[in-house]
Amino acid sequence: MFNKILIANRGEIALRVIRTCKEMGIKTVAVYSTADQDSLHVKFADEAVCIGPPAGKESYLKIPSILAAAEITNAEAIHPGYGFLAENAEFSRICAEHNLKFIGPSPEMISTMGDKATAKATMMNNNVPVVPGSGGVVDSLQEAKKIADEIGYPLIIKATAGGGGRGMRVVNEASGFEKAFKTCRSEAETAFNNPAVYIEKFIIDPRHIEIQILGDQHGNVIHLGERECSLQRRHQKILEEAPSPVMTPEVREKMGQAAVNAGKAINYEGAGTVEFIADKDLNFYFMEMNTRIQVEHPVTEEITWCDLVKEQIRVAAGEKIDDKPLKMRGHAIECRINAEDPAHNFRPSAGKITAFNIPGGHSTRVDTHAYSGYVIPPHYDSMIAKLIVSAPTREEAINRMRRALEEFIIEGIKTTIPYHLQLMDDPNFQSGNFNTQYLEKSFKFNPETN
Ligand code: MV4
Repeated sequence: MFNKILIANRGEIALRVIRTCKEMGIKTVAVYSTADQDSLHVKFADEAVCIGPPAGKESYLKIPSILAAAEITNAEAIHPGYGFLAENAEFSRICAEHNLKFIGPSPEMISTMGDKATAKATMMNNNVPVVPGSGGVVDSLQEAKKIADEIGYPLIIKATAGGGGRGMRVVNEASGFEKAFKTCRSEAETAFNNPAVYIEKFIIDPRHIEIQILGDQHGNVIHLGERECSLQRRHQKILEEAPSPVMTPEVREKMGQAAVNAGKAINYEGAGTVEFIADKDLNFYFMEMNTRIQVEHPVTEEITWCDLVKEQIRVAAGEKIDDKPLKMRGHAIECRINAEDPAHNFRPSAGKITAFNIPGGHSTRVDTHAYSGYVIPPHYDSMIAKLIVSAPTREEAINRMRRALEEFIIEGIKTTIPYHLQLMDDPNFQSGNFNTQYLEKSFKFNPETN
């Protein structure tokens, strides 16, 4: 097992990784930008190294500075968290070259899944259902038009270098195809330096359901059930839960097996997530695979009792994953608490937190790097806390979440707490009647009632 791990990240996830390292008896090194010197991840690590000014590009994304911090502290492994360098194949490769264990998959696995058309082709070849479409990238307009007519409308054009909702265009009828195809390619060229796109039939109003997997260096891959992630705005998840309120044992078995096939196909190592979209009848299709620990991993932890960060570290050290069947118990919900004003189109609300009361009580977990007096820097993501509750049933979890949200007092800045409180009382949320379009198209936040 490792003696010392450097955490190449900030905020709640850096603290989350530090906590598990402590429980495993592993020493920790935090890295931080000058904007983060008062963050809890810096206070709770055994050592901390300042790696640069506030801008991500000059600190948390600056590979030479992170390698230097690992070298001077004698760290043996690097945990990348999520975002920043977590899915950077180059960083995974450079770590290996410097004899530092990257806690995550190999550069090849990251690249394969990072190129969305290649990822999709890999899945097609390994018994994972995919959306009918071009079956690869399409370069010429003439060829694209032919494929579009075969698929029919609506269809979606996606940049192979995109993902997470970036670089996509929905086309509703043939008359709009040529312009959309050209625009999508040129935007992809600008954004990703890669104009290649592929085409799929557009699945209307799908749910987003993802499967957590774990793979080890010995060829074992297991899944830990699904997370329901349909409640999003602008491709940002707002609330996640496990299990999905619409899942059946039969579909879970099929989707789980598909995700395990996906992991085995690439000899996957570490924690990964296989993202599917599902239609009303729970027909499901592979979308993307994320080769990192995700923001919403705690809901899986709460119902499986598996510490996913501990498993990441164990498999990175060459240990085997426990392959005895997992038991899932109860229901968990996570609300992302962002420093944003839901009454004003979720505009960012940075500044000093003047009061911060963290909820507690039965089965109530808060992952946060913030505290009373903490100043939220404007340079990074607006998520300042995750509130996770669990309970025997979904209904009890909703009631517990409402209670915990009411206890969560944050003053000095605006947060998404009032939005979540209204969601807890929403009949469609309560009955599980929602899809990926629900929050933006149907749910109306009323600031007056909060
Ligand atoms: C789709 C889709 C419908 N049909 N693909 C969005 C993020 C990325 N992971 C995949 N995404 C989607 N891919 C097909 N073939 C619907 C989504 C989608 C979406 C699309 C437009 C606007 C909002 C969306 C929210 C969630 C999912």
